[in-house]
Amino acid sequence: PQATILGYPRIGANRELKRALESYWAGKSDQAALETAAQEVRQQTRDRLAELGLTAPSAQIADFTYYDQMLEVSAALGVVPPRFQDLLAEDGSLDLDAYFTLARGKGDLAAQEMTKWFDSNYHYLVPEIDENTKIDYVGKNLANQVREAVAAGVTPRPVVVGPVTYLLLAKASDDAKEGFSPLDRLGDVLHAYGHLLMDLQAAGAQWVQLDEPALASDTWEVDGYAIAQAVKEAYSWLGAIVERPQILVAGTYGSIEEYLPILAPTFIEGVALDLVAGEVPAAEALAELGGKTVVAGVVSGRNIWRTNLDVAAEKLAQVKAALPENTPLVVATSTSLQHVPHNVERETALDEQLRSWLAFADQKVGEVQVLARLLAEGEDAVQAELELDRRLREERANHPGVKRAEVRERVAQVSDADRTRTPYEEREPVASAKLGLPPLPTTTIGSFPQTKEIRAARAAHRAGKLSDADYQQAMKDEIAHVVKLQEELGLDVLVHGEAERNDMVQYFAELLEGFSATQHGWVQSYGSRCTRPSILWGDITRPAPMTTEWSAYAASLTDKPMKGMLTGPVTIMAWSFVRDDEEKGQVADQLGLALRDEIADLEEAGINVVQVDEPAIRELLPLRAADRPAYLKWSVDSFRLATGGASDETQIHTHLCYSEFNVVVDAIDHLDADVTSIEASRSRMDILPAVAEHGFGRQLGPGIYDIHSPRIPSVEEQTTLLQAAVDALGAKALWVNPDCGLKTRGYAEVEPALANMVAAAKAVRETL
Ligand code: THG
Ligand code: ZN
Repeated sequence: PQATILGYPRIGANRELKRALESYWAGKSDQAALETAAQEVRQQTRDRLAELGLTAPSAQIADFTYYDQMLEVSAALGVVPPRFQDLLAEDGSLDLDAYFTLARGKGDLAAQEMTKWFDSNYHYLVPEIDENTKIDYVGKNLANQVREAVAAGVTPRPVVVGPVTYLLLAKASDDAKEGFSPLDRLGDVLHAYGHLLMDLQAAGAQWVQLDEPALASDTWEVDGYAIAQAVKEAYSWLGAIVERPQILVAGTYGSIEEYLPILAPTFIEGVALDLVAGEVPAAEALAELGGKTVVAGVVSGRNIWRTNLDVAAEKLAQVKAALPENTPLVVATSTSLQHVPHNVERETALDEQLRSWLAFADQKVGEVQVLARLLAEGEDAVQAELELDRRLREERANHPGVKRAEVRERVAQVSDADRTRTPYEEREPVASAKLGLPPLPTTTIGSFPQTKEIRAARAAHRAGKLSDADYQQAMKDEIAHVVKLQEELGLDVLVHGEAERNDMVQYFAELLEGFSATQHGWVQSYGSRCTRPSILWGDITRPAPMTTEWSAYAASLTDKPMKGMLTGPVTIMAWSFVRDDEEKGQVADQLGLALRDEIADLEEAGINVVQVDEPAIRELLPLRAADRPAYLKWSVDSFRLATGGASDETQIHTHLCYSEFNVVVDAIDHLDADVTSIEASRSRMDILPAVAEHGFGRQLGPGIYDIHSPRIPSVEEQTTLLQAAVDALGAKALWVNPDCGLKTRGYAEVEPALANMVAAAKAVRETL
């Protein structure tokens, strides 16, 4: 084809697959119904892509999955952790229920770990591999998808995570020998991929796309030489297979320029380049690709902005000039479109002008074709599209909300002093005198269960069936309930529970100027779960306080300290669609100033503890080490701008969802929060020795209650974890709290678990 996409949203235009999955899991429908729904989603996708013009052979993809693209490979290869062996069928394959057990766990069988997919808000399931893992081609899902499409008249290009990325993203199972690395199993994995490729060929595929995003990242424990060797071995070996579709190796999420000299001499037929996250490779590197198909990803799969066609055309011209004659050049998206919603035309409630600047998946399918036409026939053939694009870009640049002088002025006036509080040693006694807390103070991370009743009230309010006043009252009743519960449980620093928040980012986006919300803009976060990111399109202002009324009301109900709850600048950006026309540091500082004003208002309302959550600070860390210092500068700076105006009497907390040692230590050092709470119970506190050795100057709340599991941890269990923390770090600067927010849990678990947590704190306090 001349134009293609590397993948498409899989959950269905109306989240049909989500509904079918959740209904099946709840036992409300059978497997046949789920399979029918899945087939309908695939048919819907094929019809839609054809309607949008992707009709050439291999222009469409086959990338359906019931849950996750990494799990899809595990199922194809029969790769399961040792604890799941009994789930395998005779031939080593997994049936649908076994597949879902790997994803979601069952009874005592813990699900596979879930973690972030590169620098996105998508989560994949981490394969667990050791020396004894059976690896074979046993799962025919993908070949069956190809057969289904061919029968429906479409020759698709199946999409699979490539073997090197699959193994780099895997972890050694608990049974693995010391020093084992999943990459040690490359030979077996290649053997299985070989059989997969043969089956795809038999099913009628002319091309297969092997995604290798790991090659665009510097995140691996394996050294660069070993990765280069693995790439060489993988593609020499797969390239040498005779009966297979043509192989397209897709380097997504960044540049894979350093691997082009390794891929060039192999027999693979195509290479896809991400020219949005990565630069156009040097002409010499491109020249070596002569004879292969080069797929130029010039339309972003990551954002929702119209492509700047002039910039894309310039990149295409550069690539074309560097490629030898007779080297086919195809226009494509930079990554799968799984990170963007379906169709902006459905967003009829959006401001019309803003909508005209946007491109969701379906619009991007149009863009790759316009650019393909430009490449084939010259600029004249697409003059109208180019002119429209230039006009819209100019309108966007001149829109009064996009650049607001007063906001720019305020950011320009920010000094280092604004980002600097009184030294911790001096302010800490002031805040602790004010708070008067016991040793090992207890608190929670902020949210309490979002009950059916809360959701129903919000839905009724949104639908106009519940008045503003009645909605406010319902939320206040919920807050009163949460405050009373915490007093009864004996917690020391209370929270209001966040009943009024749909999502910790969306809530703030709806109250700040510069954001717009979508109606149908769902994107998959993991499995059946989706988020609806807001669009951050303009300069940020805060027309009114956002949280003070709720927090002040909660504070009025108790004599205990009430913690105000805010979401930090980086996390707001990570979980929104951020403007592409401005430096990230500028956007982060604008958000930092809005939060700084909110903290001042909270202080005014008598709130002396404020938590600024940054769970996504790790997620946005650039994949390339060279880009990290700049990121760490602006991200940390924005947090310090948000919190730097707090008085010495105010205690600033932060919460991170990752327990990696470096992230925690860097955060404690640089964010300058007084208290940092982190996830620790799942890892049984194993980062503590490293934190102790590094030395930590401020206060730490390593979670002792794992909220990701419905299990209720006992007093003994939590006491053991807390004692381990006290042994490692001493009691002086430790807090006692769960791992994370409680909003996804039910009260039946939360009440006893928190009671046990408080009992554990009391037990350990007595030993001090
Ligand atoms: N908010 C946002 N992104 C996130 C999180 C969040 N990313 C990471 C982390 N938390 C885990 N992700 C999710 C994403 C979605 C859901 C739960 C955890 C979820 N979504 C509902 C669903 O799909 O049914 C829809 C929620 C809604 O109605 O708004 O449960 O906290 N932005
Ligand atoms: Zn968390």
